[in-house]
Amino acid sequence: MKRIIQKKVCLLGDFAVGKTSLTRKFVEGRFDDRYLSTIGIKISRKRLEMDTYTLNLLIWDLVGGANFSKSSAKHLHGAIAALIVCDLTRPETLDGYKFYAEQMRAVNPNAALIFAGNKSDLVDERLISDEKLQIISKQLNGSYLDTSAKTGFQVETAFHWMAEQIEI
Ligand code: G3D
Ligand code: MG
Repeated sequence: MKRIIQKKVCLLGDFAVGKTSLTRKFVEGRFDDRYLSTIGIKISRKRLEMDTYTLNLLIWDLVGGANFSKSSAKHLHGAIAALIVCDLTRPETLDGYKFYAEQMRAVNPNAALIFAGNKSDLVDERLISDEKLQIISKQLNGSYLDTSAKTGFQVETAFHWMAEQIEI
């Protein structure tokens, strides 16, 4: 019997960047075009079969933007990694990378940070260059990838990068 390990990860980023959509795509395999704005916190669970153990990934989808407060920061406790998301069509959401990286590091200094530029399917509306995203992510000591919750592009990869942060 494989061991079962349970770990917590967080989704962070400003309002409407796609945190809930990415989580749903990964956990339920579907994208929902209905309005999904998160009120409070949603915790989803996904079971991943790794080589030598089974991983129960607890995915905390937190409210971002102006509603992210000191009380939200305490919900980061114990997370091994965070997926910090911006919306490639809204340059102002990129400010969130630094803000949420600092929030996460203040609570979990050793947690891994994965930065995602979401909505990569909206090619004609994209306003943030790949180069800029790579530079900022590197400065903040994290990895970067483009994602689309709509097409599913690199959604598995983003969550697997977090899951792989586990040391056992
Ligand atoms: P949040 O949880 O970060 O607040 P949501 O963001 O997941 O609620 O997504 C906000 C809006 O962006 C939703 O649209 C959702 O459908 C859309 N969205 C999320 N990810 C993508 C993506 O990868 N591509 C595209 N094209 N849209 C995406 P509405 O219209 O409901 O506000
Ligand atoms: Mg949400």
